[in-house]
Amino acid sequence: MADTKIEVQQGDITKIEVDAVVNAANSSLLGGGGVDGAIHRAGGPAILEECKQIRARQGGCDTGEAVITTGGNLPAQYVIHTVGPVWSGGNSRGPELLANCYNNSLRIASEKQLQSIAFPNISTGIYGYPKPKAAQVAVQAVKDYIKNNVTSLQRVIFVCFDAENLKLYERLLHE
Ligand code: AR6
Repeated sequence: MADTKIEVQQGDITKIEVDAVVNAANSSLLGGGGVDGAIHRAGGPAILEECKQIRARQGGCDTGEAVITTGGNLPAQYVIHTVGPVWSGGNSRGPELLANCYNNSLRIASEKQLQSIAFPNISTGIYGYPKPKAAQVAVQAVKDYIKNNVTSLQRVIFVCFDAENLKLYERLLHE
């Protein structure tokens, strides 16, 4: 069983060399702004093509769920697309749905026997989830997953785009 390490980095997730990067997608799986736009731009049309096939099969992706495609031209072999919750002032299902994004992505990576995965700060951009609350859910979800599941993953990397998220994750991971 892997002794999984949790890491934090600041940067652009499209440049990270890991087995899978996670995309903060929307339920259409057809792309958008933020990290979703960056991943499709850098990864090229093969990613969208597979997303369209998944859409044809299962009609998109619900909030908290995840699907996997090729990484196209990215350094990562795969992209795991997950759909975070839209912040709506602290409704009770927000944390559960956000935790599901992390759990389902880790589960898919483990099923594929992957060794490394990189997450963006899901929901904290266009979807408006407060960064401190999202960071707490993300770190707890990953810690719980590693504790409670057998996984091939050796590295889980939180890739923070902005300094505020970087600080939050560093603090939470060093507690
Ligand atoms: N690398 C890493 N993180 C990034 C990058 C990047 N290249 N670009 C942005 N971020 P967002 P959401 C950070 O808005 O809130 C899209 O239109 C960003 O600073 O990308 O889950 C989708 O199609 C923020 O911390 O995703 C959906 O419609 C984090 O990534 C909607 O946005 C997430 O911000 C999803 O909104």
